[in-house]
Amino acid sequence: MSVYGDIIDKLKRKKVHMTLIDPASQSLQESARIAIEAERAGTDFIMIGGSTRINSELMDKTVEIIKAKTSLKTIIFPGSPEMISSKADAIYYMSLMNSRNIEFIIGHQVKTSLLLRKLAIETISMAYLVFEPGMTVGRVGEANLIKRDDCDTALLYAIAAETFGMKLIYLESGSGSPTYVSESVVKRIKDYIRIPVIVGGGIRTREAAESLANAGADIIVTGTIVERNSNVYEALHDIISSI
Ligand code: 1GP
Repeated sequence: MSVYGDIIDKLKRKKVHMTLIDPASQSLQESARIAIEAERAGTDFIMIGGSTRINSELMDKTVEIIKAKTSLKTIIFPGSPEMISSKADAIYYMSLMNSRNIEFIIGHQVKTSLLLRKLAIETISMAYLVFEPGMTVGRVGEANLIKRDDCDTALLYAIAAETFGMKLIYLESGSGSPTYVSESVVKRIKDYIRIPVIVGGGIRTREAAESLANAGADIIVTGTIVERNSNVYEALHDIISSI
């Protein structure tokens, strides 16, 4: 089954949790350890990416070690056009829709389109929307940040994304954000669109994950919590069991 098919299949039964691993944040062995603990805690997929300082060699090695040590499917979450690995199960073919820089909306995607086709890696089209405070991705991605509770603007982007045929929409506050996208934004979007909604950035407690899931978030992503916590299993199990 394709990775996207697997996501949709799981969503028929439950909410989905994805663990984000940034290969630039720790050693390969540590990335593998996080993935092992995340699988034990019940995460559904591993997203690999995040920062822009990663080349394809490090991507390959990270995907390889995670696939050797777990049975989880890996999805590349590219921060730059260099972050492509044919060893991953899929890659988000994503557009930072609220960027001011055309490179993040369509430029990088055009440059890598032929390569991705040749590698025959599964591509999952995804609309990426960055909300305040945006953190590093808001700055580097030159985003016109959407206010965390601006339901009207978020809804217009979400409908545009679905109309374009995007398969997923990702509401991002930025990795390590002190806040996360408001529940009212998630609710409003879910009233209008059918594609799965991913929420990430700043989710560190079971209460946050639970209230976003109750608001309608289909997929919850956590990254920072696994990097800052010595007990990855406990930190993730608490969040995953709440959704
Ligand atoms: C970042 O949404 C992800 O792209 C995860 O955010 O690191 O804050 O969990 P955190």
